[in-house]
Amino acid sequence: MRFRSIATGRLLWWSSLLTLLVLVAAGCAENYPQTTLEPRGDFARMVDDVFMTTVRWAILVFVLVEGALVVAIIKFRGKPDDPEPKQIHGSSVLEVVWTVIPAVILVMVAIPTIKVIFETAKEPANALVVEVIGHQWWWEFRYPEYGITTANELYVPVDRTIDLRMVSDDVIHSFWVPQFAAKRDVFPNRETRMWFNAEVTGEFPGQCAEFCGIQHGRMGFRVVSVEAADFDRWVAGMSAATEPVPVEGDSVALAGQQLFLTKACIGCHSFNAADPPPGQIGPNLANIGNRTMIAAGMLQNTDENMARWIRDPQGYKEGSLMVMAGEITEAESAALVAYLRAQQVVAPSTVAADNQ
Ligand code: HEC
Ligand SMILES: [Cu+2]
Repeated sequence: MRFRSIATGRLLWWSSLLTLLVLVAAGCAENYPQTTLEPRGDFARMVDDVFMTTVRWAILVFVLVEGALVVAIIKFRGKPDDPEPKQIHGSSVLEVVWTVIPAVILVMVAIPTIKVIFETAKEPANALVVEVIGHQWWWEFRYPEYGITTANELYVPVDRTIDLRMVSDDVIHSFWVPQFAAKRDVFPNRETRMWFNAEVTGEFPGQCAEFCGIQHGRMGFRVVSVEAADFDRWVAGMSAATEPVPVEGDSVALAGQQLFLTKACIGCHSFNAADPPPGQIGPNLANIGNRTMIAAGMLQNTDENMARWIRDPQGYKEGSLMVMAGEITEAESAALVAYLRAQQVVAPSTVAADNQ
């Protein structure tokens, strides 16, 4: 019996130590961008400030309470023949003190919390409106001001407030960019809003934060924050993208162009960012040749990954609506990749990697 309790104690000790080490290691990890603790936008910074205020109060309470406890244990430790200590049960003074102090602390936390709730709920002025549409399991972004539609990469100009108007095409999703904003649910039957202002340039990961089906974990996206001039370039390129980029002279890409029609890709995808045909099931593919990621922010946009994705989307993302009617051979996928790679309407982004 005794032996077992020592073993349990040791186990507890070691597992606590291990947990602590894992937490410390996770905290030290470099390139850990999916964190709310390093805000890079004003919205996220306000939320982080409330969090840090709460943490500071919690630390103060912890130190005072545990300190008093330790002092009491050491200073008032009972010895075998001590008389019975003074009984203080029912002391009104103590009861009032330990009710009032926590109440005051809660008020100190509530004031900044409520302030931030109201500030973040304000409708921003002079903002760039972006319509966000959640799909199982990818994100569509529309810029009504410019008439542009794109997918999985939310381009924003740095230091300009982005006003997000969000709806879902199917189930409930949740839009989350940890470093710029907060989480907000995206519903099929009503619009939700959120805004943020990216304070630095760079590429920042976002993620669906509401369980929305089996591939919910693979419903990511990127926010690409660029200088105003780069953003204008992007807008110009995308607004002009009404037709696929021609691939004359490249026989492999030409074969891909043909396959894009015969393999029914065209039924679900378009390269027209300016005026896409309505009701398309798949993401708009304008500028796909230059995007950083494919498969909703999950796979690096390399030729190899693209070919793998085209040949077997279900193998990577089972349940995805990219259901192929027939098989695609390696040669066919290589041709399709060549065609897709040529679909570049904006020069590769010159994003300064502030956060990478
Ligand atoms: C039945 C509709 C459908 C067909 C047919 C289809 N796709 Fe897709 N495609 C989708 C959907 C839906 C997605 C998004 C999948 C996801 O990420 O969950 C997608 C995603 C993609 C992506 C990644 C885009 C991104 O931004 O992440 C590429 C590239 C792509 N498809 C190429 C093709 C090619 C090439 C073909 C033809 C060989 C094809 N698709 C046929 C529906 C379709
Ligand atoms: Cu989702």
